[in-house]
Amino acid sequence: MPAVLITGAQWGDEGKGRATDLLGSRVDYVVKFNGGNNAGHTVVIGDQKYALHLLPSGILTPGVVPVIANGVVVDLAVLKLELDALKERGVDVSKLKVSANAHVITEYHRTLDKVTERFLGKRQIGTTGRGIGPAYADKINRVGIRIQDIFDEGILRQKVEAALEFKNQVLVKIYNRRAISADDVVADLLSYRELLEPMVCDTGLLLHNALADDKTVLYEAGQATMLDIDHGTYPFVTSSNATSGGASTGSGVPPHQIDRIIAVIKAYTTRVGSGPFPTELFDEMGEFLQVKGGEVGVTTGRARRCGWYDAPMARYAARINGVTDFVLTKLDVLSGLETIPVCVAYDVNGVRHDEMPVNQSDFHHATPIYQEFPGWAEDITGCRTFAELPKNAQDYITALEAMSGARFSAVGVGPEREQVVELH
Ligand code: 2SA
Ligand code: GDP
Ligand code: MG
Repeated sequence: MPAVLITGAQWGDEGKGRATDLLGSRVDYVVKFNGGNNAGHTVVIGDQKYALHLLPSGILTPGVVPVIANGVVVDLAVLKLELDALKERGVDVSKLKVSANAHVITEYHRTLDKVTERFLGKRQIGTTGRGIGPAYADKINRVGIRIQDIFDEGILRQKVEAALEFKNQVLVKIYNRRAISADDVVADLLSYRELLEPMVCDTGLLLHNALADDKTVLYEAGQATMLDIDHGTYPFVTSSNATSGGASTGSGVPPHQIDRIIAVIKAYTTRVGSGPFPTELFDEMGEFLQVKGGEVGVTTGRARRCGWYDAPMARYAARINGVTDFVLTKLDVLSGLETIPVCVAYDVNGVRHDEMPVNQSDFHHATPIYQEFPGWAEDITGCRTFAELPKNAQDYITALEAMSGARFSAVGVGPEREQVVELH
């Protein structure tokens, strides 16, 4: 398996960090190619729990080279904090590489993210407030600051001043906030020079050489398919491409060099932030999933909205990403339910849709058409083979696989490293 990609099939928090960790010992490089510290990946190793935001989960596996590629937006204060915290826990972080072309998140991006959300009021996106959207907006608007600029003070100053010229007018005149000083931003960015120096390189070339050398590369998406800027529930999305295509532009590796595409999918669905969610539950069943599944955001601590498995969404994710395998997670959370509804299609104003509706407003008003599956009472957290699972759990997996558009290669039956049933 020379190059493997892991992304989420739903709205994030499917357990990508955990799936990455499962493959970890078999890979040489783990690449983050989109997003920034809006991500929250939880990895449980023995009695140790790690919550990673900016750094790729692969950093926890000894010997792996973690890479922050060009498609990522980097908050340098968070980079330093996460590295220091891991070092303190004895994790070797010395192999980390960061792309010279990655953009940085500065104080003005964080401020703009927060004030814009407040300004939007009821129409807010429900961002993580980490400055992600404003940093990507600057990148597209060609007024962004790249990691390499930090090594040329003159250029850095020019770029920061240019970026702030308009933003300070907006901050002062529209949002009634104080102007941000270019000198302070420049000084702050320059203070990370020493930290960055040994890490910064042409990560595209690094990966090209690694692949030529038959090394195994794992691409780890932040967020997920339905939060993708192009393919998600726009505008209730993040500002980057979390789908498999993003790995190519976000890391400088051509698409045909990605061999296996794994989408992680929960046995039910969750979402944080605003936006449509057809199978969302507003009753005690939703609360059951939220509490039993521990559905709380890793980055912001927000309670996640919960609902049933959505098969048209799974098929959409399979198609958009070119999924070769799904990893189904959190099946153990469903233990104890009498019946488990699965959305097999949507009803929009009396018309059945087997695929995602073309128009976003139809998706907003879609009513799920459910098929009910019998549940199981047994605790499945100790199961390690398909045969050990209760018959109804086996049938649930087989039915989901048949309607999701790609094979299921593994099923998570608990958060711990070994709590997994491998299927193929
Ligand atoms: P942003 O901050 O601009 O990327 O927010 C835009 C939308 O993307 C959603 N989003 C996420 N959804 C699920 N998980 C995410 N990461 C954290 C986690 C979330 C947390 O893994 O637990 O801690 O709250 C994540 N990051 C961004 C966000 O909710 C907006 O809908
Ligand atoms: P990510 O953003 O996709 O990496 O996912 P998060 O880490 O935000 O959220 C997934 C949560 O589910 C974490 O707390 C994991 O420890 C947990 N988890 C992953 N797989 C399983 C599973 O099979 N069963 C249970 N009970 N928890 C799981
Ligand atoms: Mg997460």
